[in-house]
Amino acid sequence: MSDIAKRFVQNPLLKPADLPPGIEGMQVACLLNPGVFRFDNKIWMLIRVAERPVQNENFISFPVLKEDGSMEIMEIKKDDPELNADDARVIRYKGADYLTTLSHLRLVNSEDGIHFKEAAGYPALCGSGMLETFGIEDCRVSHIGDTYYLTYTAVSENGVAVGMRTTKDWKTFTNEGVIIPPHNKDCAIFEEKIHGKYYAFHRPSSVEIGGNYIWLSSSPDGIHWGKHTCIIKTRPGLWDSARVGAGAAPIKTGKGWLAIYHGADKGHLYCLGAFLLDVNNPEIVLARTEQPIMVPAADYEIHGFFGKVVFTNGHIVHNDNDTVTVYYGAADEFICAANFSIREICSYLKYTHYAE
Ligand code: MAN
Repeated sequence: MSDIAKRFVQNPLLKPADLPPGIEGMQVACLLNPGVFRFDNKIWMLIRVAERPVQNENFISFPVLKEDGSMEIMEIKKDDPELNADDARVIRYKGADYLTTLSHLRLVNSEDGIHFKEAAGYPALCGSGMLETFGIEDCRVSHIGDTYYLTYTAVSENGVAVGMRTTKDWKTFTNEGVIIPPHNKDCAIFEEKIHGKYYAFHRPSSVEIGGNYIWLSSSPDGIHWGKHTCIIKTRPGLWDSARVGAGAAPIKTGKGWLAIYHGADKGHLYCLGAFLLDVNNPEIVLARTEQPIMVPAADYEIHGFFGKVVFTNGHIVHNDNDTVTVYYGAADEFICAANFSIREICSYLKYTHYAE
């Protein structure tokens, strides 16, 4: 397998012990999957902080929010025959699914893109209302005009959906609620309108017919989405055979819209790949990498809360128009970064279609 990521020697940039818990009495279990953006001459990350109580030998315990914003701790005996805790991320109990951690989003910033610290005076974003009681996760941040659009996974017993908040100053936010209903996640809005319309990737999951594929849709206002179409599917026998999902907003290049995405196989090995869309009509997929461009390899990517994962939903394109720093969650526990050359990624694309 190919791996063209130039990992930062400073990795992991952040680990759970680096941030205090947001909720008293909780422990930070994981820092992961940051949205990334420029603001106020700095590089910022909106990190997913996943928390749970200190674990007891005999019980699995995890927090759940109530609709009024208060929190309760669920406790299940580890030897309860109705408990299925095979996956570190989810619990199946008495026919219902829960998350083992409760996530919120925290802002950190940096002058150099390597050393990040918490941004004093900027609020954390937490789940609110009945559609976010299991938390909010994996936020993409798209900057369009003077507005930042935050699209994240809103989880509750009602399902896994795409929630949106917008802000101009990172201190006050407008909550647009759920913009795409369950089951859907991995939504990233293009940072430029095309022929007057907003475009976004998203990832519905079909249980029977269909699968975990990347879809594209358009919108007149960036909030209401329609004209959905399926653009990128899983590929039998390849590294992305079980699921695919978009990363951050695609990068506009001379060849088209370049998107970095994650894919996983049945063994839950999460790698990154890339695809290219027509610049004028992003419904047209021009090319896709056959092999991944990044594969879990470093110790901090192999061993962690959920090992063998590199997952990205945030990057920064540098002024040379070639270097992209991809910020990513490693093993669902650490925040890391790696540089890629856009030209090099493009050299691995296999064309199936040529722009008209
Ligand atoms: C899912 C999500 C992500 C997570 C990956 C890998 O896609 O829960 O947040 O990083 O799985 O575990």
